[in-house]
Amino acid sequence: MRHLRNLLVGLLLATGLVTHSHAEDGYDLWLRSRPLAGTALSHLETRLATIETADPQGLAVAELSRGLTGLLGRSPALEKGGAVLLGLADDPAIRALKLDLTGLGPDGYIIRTFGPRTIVAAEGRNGLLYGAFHLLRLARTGSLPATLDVREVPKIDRRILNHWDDLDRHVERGYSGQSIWDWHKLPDWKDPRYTDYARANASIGINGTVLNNVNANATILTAPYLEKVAALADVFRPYGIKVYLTARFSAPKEIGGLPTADPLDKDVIRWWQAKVDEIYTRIPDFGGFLIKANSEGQPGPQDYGRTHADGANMLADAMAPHGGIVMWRAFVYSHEVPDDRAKQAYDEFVPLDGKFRDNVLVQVKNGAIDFQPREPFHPLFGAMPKTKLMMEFQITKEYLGFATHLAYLAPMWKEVLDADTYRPKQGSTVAKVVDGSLDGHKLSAMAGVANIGTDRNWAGSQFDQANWYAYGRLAWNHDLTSEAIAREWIAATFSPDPAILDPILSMMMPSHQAVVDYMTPLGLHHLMGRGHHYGPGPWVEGGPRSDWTSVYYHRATKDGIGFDRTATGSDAISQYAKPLADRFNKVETTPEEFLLWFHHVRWDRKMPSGRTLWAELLHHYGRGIATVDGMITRWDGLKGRIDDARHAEVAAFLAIQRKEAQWWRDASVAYWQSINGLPLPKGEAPPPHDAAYYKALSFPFAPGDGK
Ligand code: BDP
Repeated sequence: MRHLRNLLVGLLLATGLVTHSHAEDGYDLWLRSRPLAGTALSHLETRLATIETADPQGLAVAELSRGLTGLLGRSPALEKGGAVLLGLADDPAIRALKLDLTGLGPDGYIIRTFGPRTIVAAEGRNGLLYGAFHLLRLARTGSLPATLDVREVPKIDRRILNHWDDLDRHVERGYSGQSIWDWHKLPDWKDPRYTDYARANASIGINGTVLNNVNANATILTAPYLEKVAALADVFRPYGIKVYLTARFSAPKEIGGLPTADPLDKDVIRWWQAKVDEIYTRIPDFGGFLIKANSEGQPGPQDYGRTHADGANMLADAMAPHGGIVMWRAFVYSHEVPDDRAKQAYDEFVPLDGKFRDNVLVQVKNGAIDFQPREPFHPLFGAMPKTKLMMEFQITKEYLGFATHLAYLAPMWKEVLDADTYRPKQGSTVAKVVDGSLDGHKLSAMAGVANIGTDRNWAGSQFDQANWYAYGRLAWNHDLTSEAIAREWIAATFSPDPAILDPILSMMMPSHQAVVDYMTPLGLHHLMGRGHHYGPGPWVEGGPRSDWTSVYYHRATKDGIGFDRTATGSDAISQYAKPLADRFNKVETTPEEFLLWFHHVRWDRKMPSGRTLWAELLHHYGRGIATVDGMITRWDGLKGRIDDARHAEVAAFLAIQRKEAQWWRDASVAYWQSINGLPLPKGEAPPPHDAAYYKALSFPFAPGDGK
């Protein structure tokens, strides 16, 4: 019976009628390899079915074989003169080809067609592995061209994930289950998932991971935990991934028994040196520290009257002999400072430009507030030319609908990377600041707050995998377009068939704007529920800090709405270069998507569309919801063409998104009306409840809350 079934499946596979043989749940990510059939299979049979390598035990060939096995339905043969030649610069077979491999560095590679053969060559092992994954991507996505002439060198050196994972496996702002780090069973039990994690990351060029939350627990720096960290580092090392840790600034007090953590205190300095030495004894290629200091209640150098530079440099000096780095976050603001929160990081850090050691990078969030659905780029980019600034993006969707809303984030990240800082002159994009090319910095880095957890689909939803993927691809090459990345991801994750790929692409591309439209249109920001950040909360006021309320940001009155950050208001716009500041200073020249970020505008102001601001807001809410409707229709149309389990999960999540988009619109409209008393524009449906109803809803167990 089983034999008969296998025979049947085999026949169907051969005819291309079946492309998968077991239920899919998304665990395979974009590394999914399903047997090809027909011409796609024969194409691969001639191009990639045999491999020559001088290092048959190497990881690059192992990964290439593994991926190809899935596609070919059998293992490719390793043989001299094979169709693929995979090798390092000093392999005789590669040397004989006299390829120009200079400047590839540790991560770069080339892929080139030589007659009937495909050559993958690199200077270093990491480069070779990345090259193997590149070739596989082409094979898997049905885009292997007749001739290849690829030369890839990453634009950013350190392409890092930041896990906001606690030692008890809670993930701050995590919506995909628990932390994948099973600290209790480490170091003895190394979950095979750690290897799959490393493979997935290496396949998109990620080469570093910060294992623990920025709101750190000093226990991670104790000997038993360092042993666990070392075990993870051992798993990741072959994949070119370094581990980093968030270090709690007060650790010398908490686990070192010292009375102070003053960065200029001799005992403190000695304690950190010894701690860093200990780490390197266990993990010789340890990447370095990430630090959140004097931010949201975390300890830091200012507790002792010292500066951020004092703190960062003390740790950097301990790291320097070992080649480690310090990533010091610029996410600082204080409710005790009366000034606009958006201005505070700039005011704090710009005077420190030039004061940081060479192995310090200042890690700056994409915008000046906090990963809002849309923010103008952070004015620190371009304002600290003597300092290495690294980008921090948030992959997890804390402010964009958690795991259930489909929001493809590459367009948002590209918007920031492509933004022109005009410092010192036009064309000085944020991307050029971050990759170091603008100011000639040798070391560059990017961080993405991970969305990874124990869910089978890793990221909380099938489509959130695309954000992990896109982050890695953009950190490697920020010139890639969001659409090109989406195409790759869809082809690998679902299918390269245009009948499947095109509808999915048309769901993803407008999805970020849709979320902005139904949550925080026209430059509104920070309107989410208190604490857990789930759902709308424009009414949030009072509590411990005014800069954690919504009313602080929207400033809605009977007459108008928005935060005046012009010269007549908080003057945050003066932190941008003059051409931008001039543009942002006037309502007429401010891009509409940032209007209420920079201006307090009358409800009845006429917008370029001819609508009043009030009507325009409603129009945006409606547009966002309509986009979700369109996504649902497209996805419904794919039923039967996508494996059932993944299709059903996405369909259910889209229904949640639709419901919550409506909730955002209705709750926001009801609340704005309770303030402006305006009637609804013609054709707009009244919210089914009043503002008090929405305000009373409570979600005590919403996931991901900070502790
Ligand atoms: C905010 C999060 C908070 C983080 C903080 C940070 O709500 O949980 O600790 O950012 O980045 O977005 O430090």
